[in-house]
Amino acid sequence: MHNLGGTRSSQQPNHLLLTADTFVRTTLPGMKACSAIVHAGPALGAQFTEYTAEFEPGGELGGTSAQRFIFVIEGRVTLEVKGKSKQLGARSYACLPEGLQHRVTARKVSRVAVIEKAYQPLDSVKAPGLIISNEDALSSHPLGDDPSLQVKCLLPDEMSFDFAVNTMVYQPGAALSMVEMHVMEHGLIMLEGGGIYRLGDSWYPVTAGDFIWMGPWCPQWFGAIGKVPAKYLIYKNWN
Ligand code: UGY
Ligand code: MN
Repeated sequence: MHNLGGTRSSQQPNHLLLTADTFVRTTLPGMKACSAIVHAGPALGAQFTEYTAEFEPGGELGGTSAQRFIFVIEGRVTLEVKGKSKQLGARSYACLPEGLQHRVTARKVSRVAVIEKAYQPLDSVKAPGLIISNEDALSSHPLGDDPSLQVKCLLPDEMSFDFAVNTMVYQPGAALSMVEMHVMEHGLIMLEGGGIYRLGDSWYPVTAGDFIWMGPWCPQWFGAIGKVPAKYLIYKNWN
C-alpha cells in the first residue's frame, strides 16, 4: 500500500532516525558487488561515518584511511589481514587500526555494520592493535543496578581506544533509568525487538532495522516494549 509520504524517519538538528523504508543504497569507492546504506557521516555533523554494507556473493568492501570497526549482522565475511584469513559469522566483529591493510569479502549474502573514524591520538598513549572477536564470547554486565538491562563492551576499556562500541539488551519493560545528556555522540543500530526512543523533545516508536544518530548532548532515553528483548549496537566517541 502507498504510504502517502508518511515515514517514521526524522532528521532534526541533534538527532536522526532512519527507518528501512527510507534507506537509499549507494556504492562507496572500491566496493565490489556490495552496496552501502550510509547512516551517518560528516555531512550530517557527525564525527564518524557509519553504514550498513550489503554484500552479494563475491562482494568486497573498499578501503579506508580511517580506523574501521565491522560487526557482522547477518551472513559471513572473510577478513584478510596480516597475512591471515579469518571467517567472521554473525555477531563477530573486528576493529582495524588506522592504516592497517585489510580486505573484507563475502561468499554469500551478508550484512555488516561498518563504523569509520579518524584516530585521535593521545600523547604517550600507544595506538590500539587489531581486535577480532565475537560478541557471544563476551560476558555482559548490568547497567547500573538493573539486571534487566545488560551491556557488553566489544572493545577493551583502555585509553588507547578513542571510541567504544557496545551491545545493550533490554528485557521487555526495561528502560534507561534516566534521560541521558552527554558530550559523546552515538550511532545506534536496532538489532532486535523495539520500543520507544526519546530523542530531544520527541518520542519515537523504533524497531529492529532502524538507525539512530544522537548528537552531543541530545536528550536520550529508551524503554523496551513488546514480548521479546530489545537489542542494539551502539557507538560512542570515548576517552
Ligand atoms: O553508553 C551510553 O551512553 C548509553 N547508555 N546510551 C544510550 O543507550 N542511549
Ligand atoms: Mn548515551
